[in-house]
Amino acid sequence: MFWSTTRFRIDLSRPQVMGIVNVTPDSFSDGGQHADAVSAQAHCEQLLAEGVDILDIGGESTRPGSATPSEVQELARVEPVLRHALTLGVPVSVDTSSPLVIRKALELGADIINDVRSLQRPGALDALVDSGVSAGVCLMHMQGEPATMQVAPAYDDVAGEVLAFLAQRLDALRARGVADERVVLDPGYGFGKTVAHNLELLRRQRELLALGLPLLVGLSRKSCLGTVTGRPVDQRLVPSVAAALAAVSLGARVVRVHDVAATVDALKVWQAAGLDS
Ligand code: 9MG
Repeated sequence: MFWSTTRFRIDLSRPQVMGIVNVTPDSFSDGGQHADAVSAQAHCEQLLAEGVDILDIGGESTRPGSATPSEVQELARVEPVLRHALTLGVPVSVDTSSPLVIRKALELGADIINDVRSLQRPGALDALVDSGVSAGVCLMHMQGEPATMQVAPAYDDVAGEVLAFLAQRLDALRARGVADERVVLDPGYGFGKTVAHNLELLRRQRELLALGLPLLVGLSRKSCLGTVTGRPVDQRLVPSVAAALAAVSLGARVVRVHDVAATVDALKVWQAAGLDS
């Protein structure tokens, strides 16, 4: 199984580690440590040295309760880091919902658009399609919007509803000529979901493979891991690595993480043991 992106055909027979590069002043998980371009660029290089497979650069914090920056503000954060990351020889993803950022990122040569809103913002899907670039895409499920999504998330059947949403978004992309091999799907852990919803979704994650596309999963440092372990966000390395392994063993082919070195090591052991999903 491969993920077809702008410059790379990513081989998913080995689980891939996507490293998070937040260029935001208010990220929940790293406290805005890489908010300026120079330290974010250095962070890209650090993740590369740790064995990252894909870099994911984002200029909007999507933590619960966060405000959305203007598109111009978001682009100003992302662009210098993206330009640098594109010289490093690995696939580069841009985490954005903004049509302006999508358009500019694809113009600059970004390999993947990772959109927590699944290209539903007016103009987002047009920006992808009109670019003429065969970039990879990650479609993620979210109930609500970051500002309010954790107020009262509700489902009758969390896995069934996530699957139905992803199927509907996949159809929307197919209708615009986006080939399936460009698309991966993401259950959106922590996005409009209680801890119980997240844990049920993880247990039932294999149900999301029904659409025949690879799964990308992000659980790194998320608050559900804090609830399970009682650990604050700066002490969630072990829970995050355990969650990444659980996700891979339940069918994920890409894990989106902060702690690249530890996750790469864990996956090496997992693979050496001959475990595969
Ligand atoms: C940007 N972002 C934050 N969490 C995420 C997750 O779980 N998946 C994806 N695709 N993006 C995320």
